[in-house]
Parts: sequence; C-alpha cells; structure tokens
Amino acid sequence: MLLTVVGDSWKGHAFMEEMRRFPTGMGVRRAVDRASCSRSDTRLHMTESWLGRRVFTGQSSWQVVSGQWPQQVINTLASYSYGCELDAITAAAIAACDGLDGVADGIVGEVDACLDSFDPLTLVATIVDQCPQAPSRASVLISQAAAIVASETWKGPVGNGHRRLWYGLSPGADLTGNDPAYQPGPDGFAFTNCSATGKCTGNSKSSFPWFQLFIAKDPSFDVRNLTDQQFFDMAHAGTQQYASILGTDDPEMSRFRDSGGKMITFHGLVGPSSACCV
Ligand SMILES: [Ca+2]
Repeated sequence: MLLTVVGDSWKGHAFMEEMRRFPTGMGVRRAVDRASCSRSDTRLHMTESWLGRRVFTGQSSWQVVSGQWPQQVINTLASYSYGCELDAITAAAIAACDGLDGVADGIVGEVDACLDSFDPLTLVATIVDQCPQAPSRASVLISQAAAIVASETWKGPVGNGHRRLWYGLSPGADLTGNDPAYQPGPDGFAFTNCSATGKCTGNSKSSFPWFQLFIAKDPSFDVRNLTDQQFFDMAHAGTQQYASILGTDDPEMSRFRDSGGKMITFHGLVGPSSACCV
C-alpha cells in the first residue's frame, strides 16, 4: 500500500494529478527515494516542493486568474485604497464571522455563512486609526473602493452570465500581504503601492505573469488596462490552451484507490494565495 501524506493546497492538488496519471505511485518514486519511512509494505512520505513545481500551478489555470482578479477590480475602479483599509475590513470580518463555526479561534470556518451575513460595504466611512500607508500615519476612512475590492476578492472572478469562474479567498485571509504572520512574503492579491505622499497605485508586480507570458506571450503586455470582457476572454483562452497540462481539478481518483493507494491531505483555510474551498 502506498500511504501518502501530502500537504498544502497547490502541492496537494498537484500530487492528486500525479496519482491520476501514475496510480501505482511510479510517478513519485523519486520523492519516495528521497524522503521515505519504510515499514513493511507501507511507505509514508511527504511530498517535496519539487513535485509542486513539476506540475506547476496545481488546481487550475483559473486559480491563477483568481489571483489576478483583485487587481483587475482595483484597476477598473481606478480608486486605490490604502492597505490599512483592507486590513481593517479583514479584521472586522474575522470578528463578525469567527464564531459562526462554533470555535473562537480567529479562523472563519463557515465561509459561505460569513459571505451571506457580513457585508464589507457596511464598513464604508469607518475610521482606521494610524494607517501605516497614509502620510504621517494619519487616520483614514474606509473607502467604498476598498469594500468593493474585499467583496470581489472573496467572491472570486464572476464572468459573463454571472457564473463564478473560480473561488475567491476566504474572509479572514490576508488580502494585502501586511499580516506579520506572512512576512516576509509576497504582496497580497489586493496590495496597493503607496508613496510617502499617500498616492497609491495598483500593484503591477503582485501576480504571476500568467496573462503576459502564457496568454499574450508578450512580457511587456500591460494587464492594468483590460476591460472585464478582455480579462475574461484572455482568462478563457488560457484555460483552453493549458488546462490539459496544468489543470489538476479532475476528481477522478478511482485507479489510485483500486491500486490500494491511501492519501491524507490537508488544505489551508485562510491562505493568502489560494482559495480554501476548492
Ligand atoms: Ca472560528
């Protein structure tokens, strides 16, 4: 029996895709050789980062699109809020929704219930004291733009016909990358660049260059001026071109099961770079 413990969202999905293609474990022989604990006919191993890199994105090309979606919303609004506004909205969402899952642990476990009951637009004009991104750490008011960005990031990209194309981040996830728990780390999906004078812009560096390199095939392609229609057209083109080699969202695991494979996997609830509820 091949018992596999595989963790985190992207590598977890990547491993499941590996097991679909190599259901008897042949595809992970290298991982087994490098890190294994053998006992009788059971091998317990942790997958390593190479596996995630090998299958590359994990989950779906739509996952990458979902990561770009907050910046698309920000650029469409052309209203660039301070990071502290989004951080305050995140804190308010946790305060409002933490207990919905019955455990006061700072984690929003009941995501759908939170989305149904907590509206970030109710926080518009709420004061945020000593905003680190504002000049002289001045106090600022939560803007409507910040509330819309939070709401859209949680909902995920919604395309033509109002169909959700991929999942959003959970309420409580770090939207800006300012949370000390993730530092030093990449910028959050909804990060904005703010100068010392308080002028903020969208973050052109935050996303993986999926649109530029893989879809437009032009490193200089500027994603900041896309209409929503152009955004979704390009996103769909990316799925058409790459789903068969990058997508890992196929739930067919019967051959792995029939070959005796067992898997223990886990997935973060409030990761800043991947949807929880896939
Ligand atoms: Ca909780």
